[in-house]
Amino acid sequence: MPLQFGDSALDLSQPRVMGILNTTPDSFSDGGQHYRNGRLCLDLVLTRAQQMLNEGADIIDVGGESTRPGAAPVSEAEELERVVPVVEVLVRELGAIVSVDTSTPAVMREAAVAGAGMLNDIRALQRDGALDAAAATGLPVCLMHMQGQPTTMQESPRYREPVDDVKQFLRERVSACEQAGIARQRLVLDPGFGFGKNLNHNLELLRRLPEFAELGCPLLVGLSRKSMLGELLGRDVSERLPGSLALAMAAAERGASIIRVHDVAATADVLKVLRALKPTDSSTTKPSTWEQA
Ligand code: 9MG
Repeated sequence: MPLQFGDSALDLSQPRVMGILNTTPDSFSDGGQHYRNGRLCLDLVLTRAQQMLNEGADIIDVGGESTRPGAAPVSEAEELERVVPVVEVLVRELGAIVSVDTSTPAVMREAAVAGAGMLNDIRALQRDGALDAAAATGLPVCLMHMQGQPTTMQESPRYREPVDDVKQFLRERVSACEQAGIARQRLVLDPGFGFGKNLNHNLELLRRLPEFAELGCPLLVGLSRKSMLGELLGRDVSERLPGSLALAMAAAERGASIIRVHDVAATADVLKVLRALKPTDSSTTKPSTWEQA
């Protein structure tokens, strides 16, 4: 089923790449990249977004709030200032499908007016007014699971059973969205890797990702450069590309439709290889060589 972005539709029968574009001075992994003399620079933003589109990104995810543990909270005015001009310029200059990573109702509304194609909320529209704001935009929305708040979420995450608990949370948020007038066809779901989860929780969620298909919505995953790779491999953020690609491949093979990444070119190559390996009509109808022998 394609996901409708205003007038255009994105076919999700093959996994798609969402490129991360942070407009924060302090985000995990790439914060401050688009600042010059202490100010957000739209030329740097445009250059980076164009590069990601050339490398195979289907969606650009713009975020104005850092969610790394310990990050300073951002005011609504500051978030608007970081996000809205970026959405405008990416849509106007590049015709990109822009997703906006926000939990703030005013940012949802203003970003939609500026031409955003999708909302990505790590708080699954739980902030006051977020359900109504998202409903009013008419945009597709990604609902992500997070246990706790970004500042403290990694202190001691606990689950009765991680897959069942995360699925139950997402089921309830889908139902809240439907009651608020957001049709299920507009929803994308995300288990929220690294958001209030330890390494075992993350691995179990990824291992059992196919079970999330029963919720009836496409799945988005964000695993790129995350601390689970630091823990698993003992690697610094700058050394996590091979691990990130392995996780992207595992997620795509387990049914993820959208993969949110920093390293677009390498991830697009992985997905291309996986596509080439997909069974074709002829390979499923023709006897294979060992059957003919
Ligand atoms: C904003 N953000 C950071 N990590 C993320 C993830 O894993 N999923 C989604 N949907 N958004 C994320």
